[in-house]
This record gives sequence, structure tokens and C-alpha cells, in this order.
Amino acid sequence: MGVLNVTPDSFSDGGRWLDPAAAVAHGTEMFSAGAEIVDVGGESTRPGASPVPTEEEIRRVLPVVEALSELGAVSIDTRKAEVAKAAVLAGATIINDVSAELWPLAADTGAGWIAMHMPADPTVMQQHAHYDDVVGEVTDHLMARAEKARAAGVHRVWIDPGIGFGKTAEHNLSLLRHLDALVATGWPVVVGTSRKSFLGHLACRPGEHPPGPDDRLEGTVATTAWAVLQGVDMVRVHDARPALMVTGLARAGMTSNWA
Ligand code: HH2
Repeated sequence: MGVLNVTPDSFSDGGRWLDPAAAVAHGTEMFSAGAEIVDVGGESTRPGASPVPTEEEIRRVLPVVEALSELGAVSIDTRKAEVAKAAVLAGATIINDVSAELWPLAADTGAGWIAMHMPADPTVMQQHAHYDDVVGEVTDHLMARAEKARAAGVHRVWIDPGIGFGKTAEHNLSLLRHLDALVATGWPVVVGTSRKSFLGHLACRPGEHPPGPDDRLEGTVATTAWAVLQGVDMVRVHDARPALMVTGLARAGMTSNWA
């Protein structure tokens, strides 16, 4: 899944794809690079981000969803039912739901649904980064949502631990270390580590300034390979080509007979 943020303030690509023509060109590029889905978002959910009014979010994403849906599968990254509905009517086939609340809409529209774990609204979520057992709590929460969605009639459901959403670097690492627990639930798993800040902090030596979002490709690629080897179904990344290369390598390594 390739990330396409049509926002002025996303943490890594804010402002780059705000113009609809530039956004469509970048989405087209990601499809050409081999992305199976392009994930269009019109509101940043980085820690502390300001909420975007519904009408403005729809205005940002709609022309982009419409154009890219002609070329391949599009998901809509939102926590608002109105935005998700408008995007599905414009051609999106998956609701990437960072609130894990929108399954009734997925059931009504027949869209696929990704339930992501986020313990509170982005403005305050880092204040909620407290868990006794982060892996168990996130897994239980997502399984309960996925089961509700299945019971409501949603046909395609994925679960996503929400790396970086109301979690410390240590929580993120625990969730990545124990991805097998999420995979063992039997629900297909999505993971998004792409360019996230914990990768920068892990990559630098003591006293060094952590690398910014554009210099976190190595961490993104390493965690993507790890996630694929743990059996996840989908990775959400900004840089489609390197992710596809490492995904292909990891899958070949898992299935080949090379000794
Ligand atoms: N991460 C972000 C946004 N949406 N959706 C899923 N399913 N999983 C994720 O990990 C995830 C997500 C945050 O990344 P990004 O869209 O690049 O940044 P911003 O929220 O600042 O637009």
C-alpha cells in the first residue's frame, strides 16, 4: 500500500501532494512501481495534529480518489464517516480507518475495512501511551473490532497495530517483535512503520541528531522485511519501489529451497 497524503502538514510528505494534479501523478507513479493499493488521506494524524473540517477533507481527497480509482485499487485514510462515504462513492474500495469505528459504513457500502489501533484522538494520544501489556491489549482490541465488523457483514477486514499512535518507541518495538501474535489471530495484518520517528531515534548514535523523515528509508525497509517475514498481509509505505523490492526478497527467502 503506497501512502498519498493530500495535506499541508503530514509528518513526512506534508505539502508535497496538496495540488490534485501532483497527487494524481504521484499515485500513478506508485501504481507503476507496483503498489497494489494507493492510500489517499486528507488529514494528518501525526501526534498533536489539528483536526481538519469534514468539507475541507472531502475537497482535498475527492478528485484524487476519483482519478486514481480509474487506475487501480484506492483506499481512503480517514476517521470520518462522511469522508469515507464520499470517497467510496468516488471509487475507493477500502476504508483505512485509523479510528477503528467505521465498520457499519464498510458493511453498508461493501468496502473492505482496515481497523487500526489508536488509544485516543491524535491531539492527545501520546498522553495515552500507557499499557500493562501492549501486545495483549492491542490484539484484544483489534480482534473485538474485527469480530464486530465480520458480524455486521464486512467481507474484507484487516487489523493494524497502529505503530506510533499513542505508543512510545518501546511499545512500537514490542508490537513489531510480537507481530506473530497478531498474525496468529487469523485476521490479515497491515503494518505501517514508514518514516516514523522511532526509526530515526533507533538509527542514531548517542549524541547524534536523529535523522528526519526523509532519511529513515533504511529503517523503513528493515522493518518492512521483518513484517513480511512475520507473515503480515500488507505494508503501508511512502516509498513503494524499495518496499516492493525488499518484500519480494523476503517472500522469496521464505518460499525458496535455497540451502
Ligand atoms: N499511519 C499513518 C496514517 N495512517 N493507517 C494505517 N492503517 N496504519 C498506519 O500505520 C498509519 C495509517 C501515519 O502516517 P502518514 O499518513 O504518513 O502521516 P500523517 O498522519 O502525518 O499524514
